[in-house]
Formats: sequence, C-alpha cells, structure tokens
Amino acid sequence: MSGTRRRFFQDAAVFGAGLFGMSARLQAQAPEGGATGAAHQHPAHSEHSAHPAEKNSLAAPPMVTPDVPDLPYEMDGAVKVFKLTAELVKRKIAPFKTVDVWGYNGSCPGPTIQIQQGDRVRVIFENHLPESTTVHWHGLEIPIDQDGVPWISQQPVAPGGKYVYEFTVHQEGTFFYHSHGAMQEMLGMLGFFIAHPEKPYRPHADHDYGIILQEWAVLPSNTVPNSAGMEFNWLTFNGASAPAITPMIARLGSRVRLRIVNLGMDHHPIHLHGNQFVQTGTEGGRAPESSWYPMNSVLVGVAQARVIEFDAKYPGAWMLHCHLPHHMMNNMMDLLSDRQIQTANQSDARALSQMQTLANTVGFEHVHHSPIADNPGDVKGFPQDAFMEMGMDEAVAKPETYGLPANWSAQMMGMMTLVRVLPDKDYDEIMARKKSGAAPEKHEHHHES
Ligand SMILES: [Cu+2]
Repeated sequence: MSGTRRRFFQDAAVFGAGLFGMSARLQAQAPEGGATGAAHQHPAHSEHSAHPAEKNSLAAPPMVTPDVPDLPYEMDGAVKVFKLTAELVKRKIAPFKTVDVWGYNGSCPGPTIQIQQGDRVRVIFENHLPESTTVHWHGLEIPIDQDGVPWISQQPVAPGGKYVYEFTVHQEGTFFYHSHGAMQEMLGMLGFFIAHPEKPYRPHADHDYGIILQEWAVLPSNTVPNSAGMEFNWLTFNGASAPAITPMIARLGSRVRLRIVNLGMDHHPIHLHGNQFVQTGTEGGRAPESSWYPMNSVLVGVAQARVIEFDAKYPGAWMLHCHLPHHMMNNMMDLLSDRQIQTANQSDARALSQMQTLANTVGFEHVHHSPIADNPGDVKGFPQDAFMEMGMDEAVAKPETYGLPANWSAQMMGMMTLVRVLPDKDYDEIMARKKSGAAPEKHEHHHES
C-alpha cells in the first residue's frame, strides 16, 4: 500500500470518528456536548497529531457562548435560514440586579449565529422595538444592499416591520452582528456571527468559547441603562457580571480557543492567569502561525475581535478578566439603596454584621469578607478592598461552579470569569451534572466568631 493510500485510510477512520462525535452533538442539542465529544476524540491533542479529515468541516466543535444561546436555523434547499427578532429583554446581570435592555430573541447579547464558510445565509429579521433599526454584519464582505446601514444601504426597518437579509459568506472567522444605531448598540443590540472554516484550523481546538464585552451605566435603583452615559458601573461578559458569569470548563490536556468581541466605549485588556496563549485571529479571520507569539494579556479594542488559543496543561481555576481596575468591580449601590455602609473604624464583627444585613435584603444566604485587622482605622487608606467582597456562592451555583472552594464568588466581580482546567474525573462529573440537571451543591459555611 502506498503511503498516500495508507494516509487516506487513516484519515477516513478518524473522519468516521469525527462524524460520530458530531451526530452525538446534534442529538444532545448542546454545544458543550460537542466539545465533550471532540475532547474524547482528542484527549491530548498536540500540534503534530492528525486532524480528523482535512476537508471535514464538521470536525470543528461549535463555539459555546456561556450564558447566551445559539440561534437555531432551518434549511431551505441549500440556504440556512435564521429568524432574528429585535426586542426588549430583561437581563439578570447579577443575583441582585436585573436590567431592561434591548437585544434579540429574548437574549442580550443576541443569540450566537454559527455557520460554515461558504454557506448561503438568510436572516428573516423582525423589529419588535418601538423605533426603527437595521442589522449590520460586522466584517463580512457582502453586497452593499446587505450592509444594514439605514438610509444608505437600505430603508430603516420600522417598528413591526420585517427585512430579509441574504448573502453568501466566503470568509472564515469571528464576526458579529449589531444594530447600526450607536445608542441601540449601547443598549445591547449585538451578537456573535461565527463562520467556521472550510479547511479546519490547525492545531485542532477541543474547546471553543466566545465572550462579548459590554459596559452599562445604570443609576442606583434604576433598571434601564443610560445609553448616553460615559461612566459605567456594570461590566459584563455575555450579559452577566461576575460571579454570575458561567465558568468555562476545559479538559486537562485539551486545546482551548477563546474568542472575545468588544463593542462598547472602552478597550479591555483581557488577562489569563497561569497560562501563556497565542493570538490566532482577529475580526479579519485567522492569523498566520508565523505571527503568533506568547502572550497572557490581549487588548480587545472597540469593534475588534481577538481569538486566542492555549494548551490546557495546568489544572486549576484560572481567572480570565479585564485588567482595568474599575472593570473588576460591581456596583453595590443597589444593595445600599438609601443607606450608607459605615466602613471606617469598624471592628470585624460590626462590619460582618452590616454586610449580613445587606445580604439579607437581597436574599443571600451568607456573606463573608476577607479578614481585617483589629484597629484598621489606624491605617491611612483603610478601607480599600475588604468590604467590596461579597460571597454569594449559592446564589450563582450551577454545574460549572461545582467543586470550587467555598466563598470563591467573593473574589469575582465585573468582567471576570474562570477557565477551569480539570482532570478527566472532575471534567466528566461536571458534564454529567449539566446533562442531568443535577441540583447545585450546597457549601457548608461557618462564620468564625
Ligand atoms: Cu475593561
């Protein structure tokens, strides 16, 4: 048998395995299941291992957007047909904060659209908002009449109106769709548009996650963000603020891809703890491997997409967060309401009692803060961080938080999440819990007094 012929059969065998993984994915109707399947096929992928079938576009795991659904589609002949509706959305960005924002199909950010490079795509768009809007396909090279700019490339879609977009996507990469009205963008009108490549990326990634960065200016006791405001007090990944953001789970030994999109007013330096990564793509598509170099922070500018990848070699709950200090905070004014917390010259017991009172008003079961000194008021500058921490593990518990140390949520605020690199046993346990919808674990917390 010639080398070429042997290679063909090897590829065919792996191709079959890839298809099996895909059909399991489709049956499960859960993107994470796909990542699991892929990870099973490639438990410890290296840059040198064979990719399942060079031409098999199904081999790429679908991207998972934590806390945001995918937009389903139906086939009309060879055309993928999506239904996208702009509408008012209620979004719980933290356990004690729900905002009235604008988005699509009940989600803000809007649901993720995933297609294959080369696909013909039809988007039947309806406007359920009280004002006109359009949909712009950011970064796609499509005809001008599909560009979604009111008055210039099309008539605005009036309230109650409908517009059908249809185009062929010849590119691959991380794109997004958004309203072409700046104020509507700031009220949440954007979503991912992922074009998976015809020729799979190398090296193969087992996990593919997407994060949309947004900023909100919400006055205390209000629910509608001030879209003209320049002082942002809520910072979100995929429409949630830490610790309400669902952690990303990766199997130890797998390769992880993260795609990050920013369409706000600030640039965000996103930092990953404990790992180096390479930037493998931008809003323009895949970057050549010759351009990759080690990094652990990536600046995601406004209107940009940044794609990074790393081999998950180190077990642990690794923080992924914007490193702007004010973007690592939540706004506690909603808890304080008309009260002010007196933090200076406090004893630990009095401070804890105050925090407990606050927590009770929003139904938290417990609250911790980090230890403070006996006479903290003697030190200029106190207090700084101690009273910003508010543990709320149970209020944000889900399968992806299973097994985290008690009070993990006290350290999580704003644009911050975890990439949990887990050995097989722990990874499989969480996947099983996701599948079965198991109740979140309860931590036993005890206050030392
Ligand atoms: Cu930031």
